[in-house]
Order: sequence, then structure tokens, then C-alpha cells
Amino acid sequence: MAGRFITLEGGEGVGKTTNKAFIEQWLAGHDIPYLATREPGGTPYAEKIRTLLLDHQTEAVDGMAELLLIFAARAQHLARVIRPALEQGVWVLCDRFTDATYAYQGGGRGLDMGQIAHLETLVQGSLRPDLTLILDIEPTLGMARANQRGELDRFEVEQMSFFERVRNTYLELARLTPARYQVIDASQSLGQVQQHIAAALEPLLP
Ligand code: T5A
Repeated sequence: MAGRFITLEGGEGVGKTTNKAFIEQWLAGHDIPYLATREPGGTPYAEKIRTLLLDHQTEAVDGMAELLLIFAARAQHLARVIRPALEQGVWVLCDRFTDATYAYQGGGRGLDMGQIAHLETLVQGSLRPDLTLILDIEPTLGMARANQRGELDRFEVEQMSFFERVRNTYLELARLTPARYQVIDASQSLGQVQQHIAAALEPLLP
């Protein structure tokens, strides 16, 4: 049986990294073979593209160049890591995936959603996550949390209006396809957030 594909999404500082560790514990506790990975990145080659994407650059980066790099990294990640794992029955937990591209490049940068959808089909075929957890928080609160962690990357230095558009795009994606998404209020205590995450995961159990 194919593994299940779970993605974690949300704006900056919503707690994806923190809750990814919780989901890993949950999967291990249910004896589910799993692989935890992230985007952009997930393979040595794709991680090099991640570095390029997140590092501050001396020249302005064209939105289309950024978009194509993200999908180039994703193609590598899918071919080398995600598809082989799912085919072997291993569950894949991925910190960000294509919903982040809709939210950041589409919503945030204002790139054409139709072009993103075209690239999604080109790179993924019909593969979509089985479950996408969107950790939702007011961008000001998320950025306050992100700021505590130290130096900000090339995305984190954007204006607050950028992060508002990112958030609204995530919420719109969830509204359009409610069966695949669970929106979780990430301003709650970590314990409450994790209760909601566990409840969202339960229906995936065999
Ligand atoms: N990107 C990515 C695109 O533009 N397009 C794409 O297609 C893709 C895939 C890197 C960047 O790439 C962009 C978007 C991103 O800007 P990333 O590494 O996932 O992606 O970047 P971040 O969102 O910055 O992820 P982080 O790991 O930096 O933040 P997290 O994981 O959301 O937050 P986390 O877990 O580190 O928590 C932040 C702080 O808050 C606390 C934690 O302890 C921590 O200190 N915290 C809480 N505090 C109180 N209550 C809670 N409920 C808390 N949850 C966490």
C-alpha cells in the first residue's frame, strides 16, 4: 500500500518545525514507517537550491526565476525522495510543499496562479498531499516568534502586507478544497495546537 503524504504549511514562525517533531513522535508511536523532509530542499542538490533561494542576494531576484528554482528543487525532491518513499509504503511528512508556492509566489509576489498550477501539473503529475495542515496565525505574531530565532532570511524581510497575502492565500486554498486541508489556530498553546494536529491525523490511520 502506498504511503500517505502529509504536508505542513503556514506563514513565518507559525511553529512548523516545532510541530513537525510532534508529528514524527506521533507516527513513531503508531509504528508507521515515515520519512520527514522539507522544501525547498530535501536532497543535497535541492538543498543547494534552497541556499540560493533563502540567501540575501546582491541583485534583485526576478519572481519567475525564483518560481522556476522552487519547482526545479521540487522535481529533484520528488524524483529522489518523495515518490520512492511513497511507493515503498513509507509515509512522507514534508515541511512546506506546493501550497507554499501558491501562497508566497502567487499570493505574496503576485505571480500568475495559472502558471503555478501549470508547473504543479508538469512537475507532480497528479500527485497531491493526502493531508495538508495549515498552521494559521496573525502575521505580526508569527514574525515576532520568527524574530526571536535570530537572523531573518530573504523571505522573512518582506513587508507585513506580503505576509497578509500569504496568509489569505493559504486560507483561500483551504476554503476551495476543504477535504484536503485542516486549518489550525497556531496562536493557541503548543499543547492545544498538538491536540488539533493529532485529531487531524487520526483519520489517516489504516
Ligand atoms: N518558500 C518555500 C516559498 O517562498 N515558496 C515555496 O514553494 C516554499 C516551499 C523557507 C522559506 O521558503 C519560502 C517560505 C519561507 O519563507 P521555512 O524554512 O519553512 O521556509 O521557513 P520558515 O517559515 O521561516 O520556518 P521556520 O522553521 O523558520 O519557522 P516555523 O517552523 O514555522 O516556526 P518554529 O517551529 O521554528 O517556531 C518559531 C518559534 O515559535 C515558538 C517556537 O518555540 C519557536 O521559538 N512556538 C510557539 N510559541 C508559543 N506557542 C506556540 N503554539 C508555538 N509554536 C511555536
